[in-house]
Amino acid sequence: MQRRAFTLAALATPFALQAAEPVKVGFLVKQAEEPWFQDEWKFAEQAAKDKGFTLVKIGVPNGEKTLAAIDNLAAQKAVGFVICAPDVKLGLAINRAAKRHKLKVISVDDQLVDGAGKPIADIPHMGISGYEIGKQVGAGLLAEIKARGWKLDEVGVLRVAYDQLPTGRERTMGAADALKAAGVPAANIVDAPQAKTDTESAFNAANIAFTKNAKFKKWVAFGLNDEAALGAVRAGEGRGIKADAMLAIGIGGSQTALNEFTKPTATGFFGTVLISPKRHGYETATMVFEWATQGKQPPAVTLTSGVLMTRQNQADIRKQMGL
Ligand code: FCA
Repeated sequence: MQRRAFTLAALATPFALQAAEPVKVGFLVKQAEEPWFQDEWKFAEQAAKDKGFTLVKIGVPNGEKTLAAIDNLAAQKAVGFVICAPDVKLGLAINRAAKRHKLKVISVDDQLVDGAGKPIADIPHMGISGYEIGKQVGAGLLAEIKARGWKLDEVGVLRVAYDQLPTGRERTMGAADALKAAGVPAANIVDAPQAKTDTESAFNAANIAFTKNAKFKKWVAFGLNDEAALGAVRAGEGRGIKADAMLAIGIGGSQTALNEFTKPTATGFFGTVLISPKRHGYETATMVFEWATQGKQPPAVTLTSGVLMTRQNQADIRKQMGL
């Protein structure tokens, strides 16, 4: 009996040392420079601090860097990772790499798909309710169109489009559908396809669309995120479509939107549907950690909601959302 106790005590030291080695969880994002992703990282860091793991943040702007980052995480003995991939069609390759290295993987924001475009069932996902949030954008635009006394048939509707990303398409289709349902003629909806999901690409796309549709003197604009809406606003300003003739609502609510709201005079960037980088960052990182260390299986899909935020109510709304 005594002898056994002695053995256990002797063993306790190396075990304790092992336990002190921090668990590592990766957080890979497609556009590290975008404020939304900075916020996600910030809240994932918060989770790491609260739960006691180490967060490894890696920007993955393309497929090659994505697969290299997964190998890198495995070499560092991480237990898993959260990912918003640069292309959702990398889904199968990402899943294979994760399985090969025995890493848990959860997607955030952009749901990974297989070769046929079907969501990959064994990768849990947290994203926004794209179509519903798009409809909120549409409702916000309609309310302000009314407040400004604009006629529904005189406004051009700029849909900055990134349709290769399913959530991008759902968001902007939700907005377009809400406008059509209220009586905006379908013919007034102008698609402006962007090459990437940043402000510059949206700016370029919007410029082309404005040139081709000069007959509209008043515009509403939206896209999959704040950067898309902002690109449209900046392109409009360059062509004399100023705040009194432009009404844009984004999706996000991070620094890109806040910068617009804190300018001394209002721009055409009227509002944004604030979504939660806190939930997306904190909860996904926690899920990977608890899945890998406690066997707690995350829900297959978690969809989060949003709330319309404008220059007027931004401080209150952000406080309510814990931001
Ligand atoms: C996508 C967009 C981001 C952000 C996120 C929630 O990944 O590209 O800008 O809106 O969804």
